[in-house]
Amino acid sequence: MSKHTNMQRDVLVLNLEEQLEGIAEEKYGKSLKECTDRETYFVLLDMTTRLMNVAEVYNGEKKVYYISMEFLIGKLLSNNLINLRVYDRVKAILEKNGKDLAVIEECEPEPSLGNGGLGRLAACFLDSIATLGLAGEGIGLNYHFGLFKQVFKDHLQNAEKNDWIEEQSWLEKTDTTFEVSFGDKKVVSRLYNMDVVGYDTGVNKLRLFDIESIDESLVKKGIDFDKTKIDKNLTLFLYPDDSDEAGNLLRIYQEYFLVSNAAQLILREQKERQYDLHELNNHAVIQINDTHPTMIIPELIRILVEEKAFSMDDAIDVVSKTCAYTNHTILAEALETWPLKYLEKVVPQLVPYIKELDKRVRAKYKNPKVQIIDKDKKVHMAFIDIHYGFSINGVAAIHTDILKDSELNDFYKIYPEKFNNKTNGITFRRWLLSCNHPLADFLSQTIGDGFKKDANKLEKLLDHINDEEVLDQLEAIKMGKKKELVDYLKKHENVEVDPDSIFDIQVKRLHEYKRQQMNALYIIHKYLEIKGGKKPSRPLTFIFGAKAAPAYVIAKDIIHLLLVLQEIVNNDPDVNKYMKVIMVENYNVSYAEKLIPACDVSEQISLASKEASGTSNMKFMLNGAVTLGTDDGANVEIHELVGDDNIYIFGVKADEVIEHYKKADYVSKDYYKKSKVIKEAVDFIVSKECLKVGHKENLERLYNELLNKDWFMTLIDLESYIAKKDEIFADYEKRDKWKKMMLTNIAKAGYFSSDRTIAEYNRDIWHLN
Ligand code: CR1
Repeated sequence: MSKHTNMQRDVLVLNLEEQLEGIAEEKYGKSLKECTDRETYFVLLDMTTRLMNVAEVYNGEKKVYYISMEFLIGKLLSNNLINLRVYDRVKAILEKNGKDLAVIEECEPEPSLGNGGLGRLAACFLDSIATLGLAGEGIGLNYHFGLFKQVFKDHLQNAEKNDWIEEQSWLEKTDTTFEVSFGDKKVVSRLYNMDVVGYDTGVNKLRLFDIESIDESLVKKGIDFDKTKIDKNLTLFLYPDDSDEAGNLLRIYQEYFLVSNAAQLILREQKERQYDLHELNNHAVIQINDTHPTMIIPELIRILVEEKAFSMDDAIDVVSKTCAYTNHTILAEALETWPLKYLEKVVPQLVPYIKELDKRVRAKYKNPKVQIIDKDKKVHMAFIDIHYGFSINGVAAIHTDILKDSELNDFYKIYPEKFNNKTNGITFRRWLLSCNHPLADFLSQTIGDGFKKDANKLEKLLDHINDEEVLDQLEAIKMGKKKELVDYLKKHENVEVDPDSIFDIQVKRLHEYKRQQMNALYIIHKYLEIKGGKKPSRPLTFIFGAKAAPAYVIAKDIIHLLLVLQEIVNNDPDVNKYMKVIMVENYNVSYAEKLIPACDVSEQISLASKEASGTSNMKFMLNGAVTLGTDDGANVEIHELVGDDNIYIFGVKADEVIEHYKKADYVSKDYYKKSKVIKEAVDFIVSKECLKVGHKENLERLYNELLNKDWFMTLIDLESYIAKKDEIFADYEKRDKWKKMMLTNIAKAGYFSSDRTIAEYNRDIWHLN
């Protein structure tokens, strides 16, 4: 940090209270004490912004641009205060004035600029890039209504807009505007900046582009709007319903809008710093977050050729040395392939370049499976990244192995040197220091502060594995967090939960491969057992949080089933003393911050091979939950770190699953017929009890899906899941063993700090100094 900014910061921090009073007076003509909670929030926002304005701005010879359609940043107040190292001071000043910072935090609206893990990862990465003192920025879009807000009506998911942008917010409007041309129209963009402050370091920027001509009034009811008016709707929503052609086209418009702005921003910066564009790769590295921003490659090549007098060879060469790609999934649906005719409509200027890239591949490789444009005239976006980027990484060890050995094996054979693994991570600032103050404070007292900057220091906790006082403290902290959650659930979901029950939590996007339906079948099984007189030794609380893509019918049916089960179980006097089911409404980052610290059992039950990494598994572990999971994604690495005794692994392995798909020999009905337990649970979906509460159409569709298709093999693992889950619940009673498992999980979580992940990206891919 430079001396100058350092001093300014010190002055501000020293006079924090005067500053806050000054801002309150200036803004509202009141003292801090007299401000309402909302006013206090805005006072704090101003104060925080001032502090960030005097923090060091990173400027290196080389910079990373993390381009992503999603940045699921969550609320920022508390996190920024923590990273600026003033959280405790501010909290104390507020207390003196009769205010509770936790209450003030609730006044902040949560932006929903991401779907799930991929977007949240991008946010964690920005935090770590800044914390490690690297020059880097995020480039994304400023969606006005973000991802939809989930509302339950009649046991069904409804989607509404999330109107999160307020007059005063963390967004800073800049003077930067660019022109973006599509085939048939032009729009003018506007850049908004958000400061990303590192932990005890300087700031970077998140750049969010918007259009000037946006028209929010286009959205009348729910999330429906006229999808054809690009100049008015372009940045209204994230991931609009893509089940029809207009939705697909809009998505491509958004993607090109993102990359066109990114390219202009990056090239402008190179010019300002008088860098030679032939050396672009020495000054910029572009990390392409999944295939969504892939068009940055042909777009940069196009600009260099058409506007900077590059030869095609030179342009392709330097862009290829600048761009790196991260793959986040092997699900076919998420590996974008756009019909060439869509691209011809939206971005005709790129099509000749995409064809040129395709032609060069075709000339070199005969294998039809590596061609960019396939025989059906579809453009495989990932293949552009792989052929014309210098690095491709998966997000957990097993995921990268699957990419190399099966999904992308044809490419791995051509470019073995490009493939590398970067196991995901999470920022401990948000997922420990901010969401679990009691645990963070206790850890500081017990093992010192070092873990805050070097997460591996958490291992010191293992020295206390036989220290009963420490174990009891961990248990007490967990209980405190469970009680907080109980109060919150009472208020927000109107359900009573027993804090002494076991909190079993599955929170993540709703998808069949994540198998929330398998968890639902366990709940049915338990319900029937209790009805039959077999009671669990301790009450069980099953908590879910998940949004389903509005066009994903079966996912919405699974939500329906969960809500129906919630109604049946919680209202059945024979059962509700022993178990409860809660599907929380509108699960988002803020909700995660309340649920995760209170969790006992972390559900990570995806069909092996399908969850690229998962990141909630890491957050849960860090907060002292024990994982119940399959050998999938980062669970595999958690398993290796904590050992067999501190995790509960079940189910078929990834290679077995891959074999089943290859041979197409999985028949769900065979499992149904063979097992009484499975049959009973599945049949219950269409039982009198369920049909009385729920809708025949949804329940029957789900029932038929499980019986006749079950593409993600729910039934293959159901019995071993039931057995493992019963085992983990029984072990919960062995309190000494359980507390040691909690401690071990926390102690071993250091590896999953996104600081480690980012250090690896930098070491192997970015090479910033
Ligand atoms: C994966 O499903 C992973 C995150 C972040 C998701 C999840 O397992 O943890 O990415 N992928 O890497 C995704 O959203 C579109 O793909």
